Amino acid sequence: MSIRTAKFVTSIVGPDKLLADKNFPQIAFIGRSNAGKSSIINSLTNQAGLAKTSSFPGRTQQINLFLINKAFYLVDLPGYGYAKLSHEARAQLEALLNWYFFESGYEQKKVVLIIDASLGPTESDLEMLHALMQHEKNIIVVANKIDKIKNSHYDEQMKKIAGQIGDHPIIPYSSEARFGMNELYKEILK
Ligand SMILES: Nc1nc2c(ncn2[C@@H]2O[C@H](COP(=O)(O)OP(=O)(O)OP(=O)(O)O)[C@@H](O)[C@H]2O)c(=O)[nH]1
Ligand SMILES: [Mg+2]
Repeated sequence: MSIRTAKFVTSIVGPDKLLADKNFPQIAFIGRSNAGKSSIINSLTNQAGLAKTSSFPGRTQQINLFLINKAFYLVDLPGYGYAKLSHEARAQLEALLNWYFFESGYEQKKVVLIIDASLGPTESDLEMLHALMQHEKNIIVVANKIDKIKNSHYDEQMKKIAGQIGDHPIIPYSSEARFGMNELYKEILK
């Protein structure tokens, strides 16, 4: 049970026959801009540079498909909540997310909601969580960047996050320290 091959396939901004093909399940990565969605795809596949990352929020602007083991897709998406983009650019990215998750009719086997564990879920994270719940998505929450939490504060912070997230699996993760990949992969395959 491991990732043997990972390959970038295409970038998408609207309906596409690859997304309509139910033989290839989709695992979608969503979260605030800069939360680490693309970094998590790279650490999970053990391929630095597979998904483009940046310290500058707003890096990912399209729906990027990565084919794993010739069997399923990891779907890298733009982030939400990046205040510095123009109003128009932000609205466009949010419309793309809304369309993909709630209007397109495409199925996601799992939706992986990435939060910054050192900050905890923001208002916009909780809004996204509730929208996904309303649409009965299978949600996994990844608490990324745990390397930024002080050891002495860790248990308290994770407990607080669990209280806010409710009844979904929460995977502590650090793409930087390479922690949590096996747990996440197991949860994705369930
Ligand atoms: N300390 C720390 N930094 C991380 C971790 N994961 C990602 N980062 C950093 O966070 C920044 C954003 O990472 P990305 O993976 O590009 O984030 P994204 O969510 O894909 O961002 P957008 O594409 O802009 O929505 C980069 O500077 C990463 O190096 C982590 O586990 N720990
Ligand atoms: Mg990205």
